Amino acid sequence: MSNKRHVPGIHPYNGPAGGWGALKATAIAVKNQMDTLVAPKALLNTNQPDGFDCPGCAWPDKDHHSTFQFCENGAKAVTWEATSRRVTADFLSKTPVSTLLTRSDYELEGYGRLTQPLRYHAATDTLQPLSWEEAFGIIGQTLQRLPPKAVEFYTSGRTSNEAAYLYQLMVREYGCNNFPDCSNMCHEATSVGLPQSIGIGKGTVSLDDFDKTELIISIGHNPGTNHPRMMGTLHEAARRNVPIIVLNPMKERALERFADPQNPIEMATYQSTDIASSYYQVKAGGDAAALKGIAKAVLEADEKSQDVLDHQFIEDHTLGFAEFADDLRATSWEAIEQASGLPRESLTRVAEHYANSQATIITYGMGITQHQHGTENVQLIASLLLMRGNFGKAGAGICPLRGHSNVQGNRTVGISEKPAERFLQALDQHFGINSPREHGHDAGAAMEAIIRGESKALICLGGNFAVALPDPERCFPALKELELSVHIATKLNRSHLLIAKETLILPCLGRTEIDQQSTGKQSITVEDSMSMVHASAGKLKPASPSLRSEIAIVAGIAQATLPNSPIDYLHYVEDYGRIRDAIEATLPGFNDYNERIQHPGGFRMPLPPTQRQWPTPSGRAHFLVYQGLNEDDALTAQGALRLITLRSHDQYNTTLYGLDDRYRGVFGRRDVLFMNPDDMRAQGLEHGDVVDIVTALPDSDSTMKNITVIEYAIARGSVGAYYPEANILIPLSYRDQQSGTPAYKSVPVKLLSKVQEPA
Ligand SMILES: Nc1nc2c(c(=O)[nH]1)N[C@H]1C(S)=C(S)[C@@H](COP(=O)(O)OP(=O)(O)OC[C@H]3O[C@@H](n4cnc5c(=O)[nH]c(N)nc54)[C@H](O)[C@@H]3O)O[C@H]1N2
Ligand SMILES: Nc1nc2c(c(=O)[nH]1)N[C@H]1C(S)=C(S)[C@@H](COP(=O)(O)OP(=O)(O)OC[C@H]3O[C@@H](n4cnc5c(=O)[nH]c(N)nc54)[C@H](O)[C@@H]3O)O[C@H]1N2
Ligand SMILES: [Mo]
Repeated sequence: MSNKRHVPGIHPYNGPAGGWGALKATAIAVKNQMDTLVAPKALLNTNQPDGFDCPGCAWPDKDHHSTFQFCENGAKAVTWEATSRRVTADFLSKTPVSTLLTRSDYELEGYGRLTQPLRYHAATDTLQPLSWEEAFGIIGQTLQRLPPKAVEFYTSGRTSNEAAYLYQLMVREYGCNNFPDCSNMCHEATSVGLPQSIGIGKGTVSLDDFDKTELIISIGHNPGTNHPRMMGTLHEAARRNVPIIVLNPMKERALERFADPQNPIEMATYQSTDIASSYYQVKAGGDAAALKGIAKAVLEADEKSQDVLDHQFIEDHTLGFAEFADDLRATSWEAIEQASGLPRESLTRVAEHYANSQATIITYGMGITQHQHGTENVQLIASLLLMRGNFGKAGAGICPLRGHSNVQGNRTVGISEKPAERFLQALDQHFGINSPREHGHDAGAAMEAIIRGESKALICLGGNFAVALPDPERCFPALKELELSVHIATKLNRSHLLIAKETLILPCLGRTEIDQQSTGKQSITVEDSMSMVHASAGKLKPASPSLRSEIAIVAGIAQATLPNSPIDYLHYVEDYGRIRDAIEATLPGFNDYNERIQHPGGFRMPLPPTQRQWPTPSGRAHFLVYQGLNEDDALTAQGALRLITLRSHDQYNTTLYGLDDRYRGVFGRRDVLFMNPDDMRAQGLEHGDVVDIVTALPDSDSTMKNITVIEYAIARGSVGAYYPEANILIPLSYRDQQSGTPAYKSVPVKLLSKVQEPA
């Protein structure tokens, strides 16, 4: 890497993650976005017992009443919502939609908070204010005219339990189960895969388990950026000498070393703590092979000594072990090494650590789920844990890192295109409605139905549906053909600007803001990654007096759409405790809901596997066989690279807080491709060369132009680029076969060099 050419905006970052750099970045975020008088109030109320839940991530808080836990990216999420900038009617009247569409995603949200309900006017090509009643009237009339199955109801996972529940109730009374959801692009592989393995589609560990664990295996997630409060937990474990084994194609600084801003000595002495005890750079898409390799080594060790597997647990609690073991024996080390990119010795070393640990936690994120075989990846993690009885004992279990701060809660309270019959019966009985039984659309199926012209309207409760999904070249034009497009949102984004025949934008309160209804100030509830349900109450003055809560907006739409409903939706808006009572009456696990959220930290949803109870049809946990090792071996053999599309440090999904990715050494730009130096040499490329990236799939040749390749510590054969820009390279049909999760993390691509070869 010597004599490397200078590339603007690319400088290696040599410090640890966290530390003073994180404090400085927080100060800048606050200064850029917020009134300095409001900022302390906002930040000091984050994750406090009577404050609001951080909208940044779904990692739990210890007891939820600790002192203020510093977190750079949590602070960015809070200041971004509590910004003092506003989108005004005056600005919109002077800025046609065609002009707004030329702005970047960063600029669009950067205009600040939406302040009034808006409707698109074709004559002037502008968004103009209208009253809430007019907006609800238009939506109600259109929905009454359309067949319910032709309407898609999207949810993004920031929505509260209460808003999500009222929304699903309205949609089911209206007559469909079309619930595309951000979770379909995220942890659907977990929601579909884990119930088959252990009977429930959620993680099984608590923070206490991290205090007691003897080994953490961290696969395919980047907590320094995306789950920053998890860094405190990993830091503590590392300082107790708990081995932390990382499997990730990219070197991520926070997984290498971290200075905890909560630790005064580390801060004062500029020291940091090594996080990973071993770091294995698995190939993108090579996790199934790596996991099978570890499991095979465990099996081989047990065949010698008979004491590595938990034979009693396997016998008492599981089915399918013999078939699983046969498949491992039939899989050659050579194939495993080839598909994972990791040598047998490394995988055997992981197996040795695993065999020596009496309590192991495996954590994972999008690097596992967003693949064509994401569901099988998740199931292999569960099977590996089952081999040594790592469920239902202290310090052990599976830990999927959820995305949005309430995505798990949304699913619990009924956002599902394939609802359980039990739940529909409870709804019908409690509310006197007839819920439809026919399954509806998930996110991918919803977009396909829109593209085919079968779905005619889209209602979005938050999010940036079109930009988050793959394949904008097909999705964007299709959305413009809709009869109605409605967005309940805090900030302007590109999905709002894909103008349909009728387009409405409805501005809502964020989680940081006071929600005043006729019976008083309201709180909402959320469920974190560890199934803890707790209350959240905003503390700041709303960004505009015209904002309504998501719950009030859903109720307004319901009332206008279902005038003869037996349900008095507005009654629920007066007091959100009434929605919680209805949740309690129709869903298991919410007994004494209103009472139990009074306790700091709230309560935990039932997790039978933590008691070694398996709610599968057989009543046992299942070892599941996946005979494959990798996706598209044939394409990789033809020289395609695998593209990972990922988040920068200054990003929240499609929201960009800034243009830096500090820990990966990228500043002020996003048009880069992370590449292994050996792969660059093999392709005749140099650090700083410009290429076009082309999708190497049989039915797609999308191109992303003018991307600068930069040397990075990434596995050979894998390259990385930022989401959402790189979504252009991913066909909508390129999804996990079982769960429908888009395979955002292993897209076969080729590079077309733009440098002239010397003659
Ligand atoms: N600040 C911030 N916080 C967030 C978000 C955000 O955008 N910004 N998003 C939220 C949401 S919705 C989600 S889902 C989570 C996402 O959190 P993560 O799961 O951390 O998501 P990504 O940034 O996509 O990163 C995935 C990691 O997986 C690795 N990886 C990629 N491909 C593979 C592979 O094939 N195998 C393995 N083993 N690893 C791989 C990448 O190198 C990267 O380190 O974070 C949530 N929190
Ligand atoms: N290539 C690629 N694509 C991906 C991914 C990837 O890793 N790679 N990750 C996928 C994942 S994991 C996810 S979860 C999806 C994310 O998909 P989404 O959840 O749809 O997207 P976000 O970017 O989180 O949505 C941002 C918008 O939400 C609105 N918003 C913010 N706060 C609130 C609120 O409190 N209430 C309401 N009503 N609206 C609010 C704002 O208007 C903002 O513009 O993207 C997916 N797409
Ligand atoms: Mo996500």
